Amino acid sequence: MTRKIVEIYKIKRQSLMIIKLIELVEIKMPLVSFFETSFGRTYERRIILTRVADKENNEGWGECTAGETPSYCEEWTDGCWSVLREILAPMVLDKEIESASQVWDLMKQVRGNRMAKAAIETAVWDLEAKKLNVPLWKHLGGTNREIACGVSIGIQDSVEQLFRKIQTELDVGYKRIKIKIAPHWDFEIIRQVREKFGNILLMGDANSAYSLSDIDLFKRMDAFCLMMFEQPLAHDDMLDHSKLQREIETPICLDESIRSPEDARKAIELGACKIINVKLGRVGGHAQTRLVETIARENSIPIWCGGMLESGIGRAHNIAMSTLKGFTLPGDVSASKRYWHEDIIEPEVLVTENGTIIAPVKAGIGFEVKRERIDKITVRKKELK
Ligand code: OSB
Ligand code: MG
Repeated sequence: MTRKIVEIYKIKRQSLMIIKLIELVEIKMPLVSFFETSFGRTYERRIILTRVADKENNEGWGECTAGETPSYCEEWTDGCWSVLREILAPMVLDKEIESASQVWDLMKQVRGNRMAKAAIETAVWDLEAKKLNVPLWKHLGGTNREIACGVSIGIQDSVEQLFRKIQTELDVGYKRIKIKIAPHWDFEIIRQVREKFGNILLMGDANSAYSLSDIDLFKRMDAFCLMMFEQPLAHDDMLDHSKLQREIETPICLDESIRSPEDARKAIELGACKIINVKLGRVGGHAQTRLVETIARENSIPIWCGGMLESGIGRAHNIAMSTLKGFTLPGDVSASKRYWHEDIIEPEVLVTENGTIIAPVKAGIGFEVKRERIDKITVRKKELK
């Protein structure tokens, strides 16, 4: 009996992960074309990548999805750099970890900072899946190997430019078009898009540009039969969204407001949304995403994978999470070439002519990380041991 316990104990110890190194690498990459939302225009991304390694030199990669400025949410590249370096990395380094699903708990004394936490947590998931020699999407429990893709098209300088972009994406085969909306770029634009493109799957993302005083505008926009309005009201609101949802037919989808499984439960209970956009960074990583997915699925709330203009590494993680059963609507995860002249993974993310991405067969995130390419565009790096 005792011997058996000792044996089990040994096996358990052998499978423990101990992270010996966390490397932070900030890269700078210009976007193929600018991306404009109601909170501003981005020409170039500054992205923090995370590389974790154990003592056997298994490695995993993650990406911090924070923007360059605290405009989408309060996290931003420079803030994440210091919280990763000074606070979060020391909480994970040298700790005995039984599975990647526990990494979140190691950092639980820290409030918020979910994108920074996810940068480490998702890298450990990649490492664990590589160690087990399974694709990350399978390791997460994913079932839909072929995922449906949509595109997110920013605010343009003219309607003609918007028309051209939409036509290009429809020609490629994308299944759903999301356009960004804002008070100078809403009713009349959507009307013209509907007139030109007819019955396509179309939705609008406001990134919090409106308030309840705009309720009549939203009622009028019901006429366009959009799939959903994404985050029309304040970034941290649920109550006003529930009031708006009661007044309009078009489903509301929450993005910014859902930062945790608990937020998802409360939003559903309040009737603040009928659909949820899940972003890996915004909810704090793969373990939290799985909890949000379960809550949504049990309440018959469709979810889809949002994007944060990720490099190939973040994109690969998004592909893996999109294979979970509850992700039933086309997401914002699309081909590398829509964003980058040259991505940092190989192969780059490709989309089939049916507007889908096929999850990879290789272990972990399933793409090779092009370290030489990363080194060329690195602006700073730091190894933490
Ligand atoms: O609200 O979904 C959003 C990009 C940056 C910040 C917020 C959002 C977005 C997108 C782009 O819509 C999604 C993508 O193509 O990566
Ligand atoms: Mg959004």
